[in-house]
Amino acid sequence: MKEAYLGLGSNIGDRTVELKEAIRLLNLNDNIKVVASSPIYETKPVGYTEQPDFLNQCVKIETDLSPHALLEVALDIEQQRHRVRKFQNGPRTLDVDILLYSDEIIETEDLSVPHKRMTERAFVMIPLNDIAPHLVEPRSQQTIETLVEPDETVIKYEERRHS
Ligand code: PH2
Ligand code: MG
Ligand code: MG
Repeated sequence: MKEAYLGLGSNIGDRTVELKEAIRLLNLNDNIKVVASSPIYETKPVGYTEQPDFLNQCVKIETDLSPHALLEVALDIEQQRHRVRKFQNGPRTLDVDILLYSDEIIETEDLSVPHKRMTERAFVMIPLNDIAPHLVEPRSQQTIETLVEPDETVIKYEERRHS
């Protein structure tokens, strides 16, 4: 059994439903158990900025799947949520990224773990720090707690009440 961390993101449709569905669909897989989930944050789009704000969240899973098998599951869940890839970094109903897989460093054509840009992305590091501050990021050999930087565009999201 390995532990892994996934980054979830949504900026189209009912974004909270998309994040909840991601967790439900992960748990439906017999070889995956979601064991922790961060608070949800509302975040300004990074990279391509002319798109709606995101909701982002990180989850910790336990899994018997290999990194590549886990990637297949992540892509399959995105498909189930009708993700359409129009262009890189564009808007999406649901993005499921493998951030960390145990303490492994993996570099293949289709998979890079730890996620290449995670340490510079506050929308990843802030929720990840909520659930794994003492985890060591294997490329830098530093803890999440020491790598995370404050960012006022990453705001804890309170689910809106019906009024
Ligand atoms: N994902 C991207 C590009 N930009 N910006 C935010 N705020 N949140 C994301 O999840 C995100 C992004 C590519 O996957
Ligand atoms: Mg992503
Ligand atoms: Mg992705």
